[in-house]
Amino acid sequence: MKLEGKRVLLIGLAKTGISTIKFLSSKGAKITVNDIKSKEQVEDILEELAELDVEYILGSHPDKIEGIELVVMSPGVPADIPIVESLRSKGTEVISEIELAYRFSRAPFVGITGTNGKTTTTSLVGEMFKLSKHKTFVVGNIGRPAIEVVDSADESSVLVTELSSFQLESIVDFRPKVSAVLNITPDHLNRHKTMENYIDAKANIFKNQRDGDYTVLNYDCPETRKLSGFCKSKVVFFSRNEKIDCGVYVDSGEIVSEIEGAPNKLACIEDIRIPGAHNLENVLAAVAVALCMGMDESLIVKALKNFEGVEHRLEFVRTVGGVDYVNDSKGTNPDASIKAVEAYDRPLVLIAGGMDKGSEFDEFILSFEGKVKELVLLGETAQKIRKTANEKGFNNCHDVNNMHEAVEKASSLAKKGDIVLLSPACASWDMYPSYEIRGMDFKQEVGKL
Ligand code: UMA
Repeated sequence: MKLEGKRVLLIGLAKTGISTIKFLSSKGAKITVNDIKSKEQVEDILEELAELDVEYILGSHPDKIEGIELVVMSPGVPADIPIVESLRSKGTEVISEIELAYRFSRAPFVGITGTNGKTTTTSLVGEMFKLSKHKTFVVGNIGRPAIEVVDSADESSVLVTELSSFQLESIVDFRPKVSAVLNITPDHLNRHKTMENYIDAKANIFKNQRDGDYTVLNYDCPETRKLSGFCKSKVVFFSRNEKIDCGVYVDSGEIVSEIEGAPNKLACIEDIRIPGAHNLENVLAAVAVALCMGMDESLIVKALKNFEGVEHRLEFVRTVGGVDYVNDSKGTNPDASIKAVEAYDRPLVLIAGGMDKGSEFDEFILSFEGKVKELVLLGETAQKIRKTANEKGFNNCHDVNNMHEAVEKASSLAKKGDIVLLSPACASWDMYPSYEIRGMDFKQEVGKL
């Protein structure tokens, strides 16, 4: 793909946008950038990019731009906004930043998607690769745009990539060597509108895979298992519950791989240091991905035994007065927070609520099963969650206005031996720029106790 002299429109001027502009500029593209934010709101970014020759259209999405030959989308910008639809209808190619990175990458991609567990699995696969001879880049939705590292990666490197449905929506040729779909439950329906569209976006991860590629799928998740019928690559399953013919599974407390040849015991599930059944699934998926990439078993086992999880995902913060504080700010949808609640067998004081993505909270409340004693609610969804809780007969709800009040309230309600868990079941964007900043705020407030 030739970018020199090409008129490229980049939409979204944040993390992805900045890295993409730098990349496009280094390749000699003529760049136009568009963002709904005003000039004042992106002042720091404009300063960072001051040296580069870029035309900016800020404050809104225009109805029309002439002469554009390629559109590159930041993941957070919906691919059906009018200006994009209009350019697409005129035959202009529209791609995601991941697609752009793929087209210029000499290194193979490992792509990991799913509603939940992506960050943990991607990090663990990254740790496995870091023990090998491969120069490893852990990128994508996890926080570092793939385009940022493309020129530094060579044929012997590997790009271990966490992929969201947003990033997968606008791919064209993207073809990872190994892809994985961890699970699919409702999320981001405000953007994708229907479950079908959401699943289609996720399934894009393997649409270009062929012979010689691998797709790792969760056998225990019906929506995910069904996808095997659409794969042209070799399907490798993972399962917590059943022995499977081709995959990685648990048998009598041991992790067994049976991909090619006879069953092979790799490690005991007691060796896993991250809590919860969902994390066992993440480990099985990571093992399957690494085996498909031909990694040495001893390195896989070493990495999984050392792995302590990722920040903001069931992250132990500290113990105060016999109460453990756990930061699960990455619990950005009901299913993720259900998994968090299920991971503990002690009484919980739960802090939840955030931006309204159109999720329903019935299953979330039902998962409390007497374990969640008190529910502290904040953000846009507080009343929606309270209403569902009351309908389900759970009445110990407490409204607060911010994280400071949430932590104070939770600590006043918790008794020795309890856990105060921040697992919002919602995105952070009503109150914070990201779930990371929400998690930091929680940890800071816990630090003050
Ligand atoms: N914008 C518009 N028009 C719109 C919407 C947004 O112009 O209609 C602009 C905003 O004003 C803003 C920019 O787009 O200036 C934001 O772009 P972005 O949302 O793509 O943000 P980035 O900082 O580039 O971060 C993105 C991912 N964000 C999203 O998908 C929302 C990050 O995932 C990712 O880490 C990063 O690229 C690097 O690859 C975060 C995330 O929340 C963690 N992901 C969602 C999730 O995990 O649930 C999918």
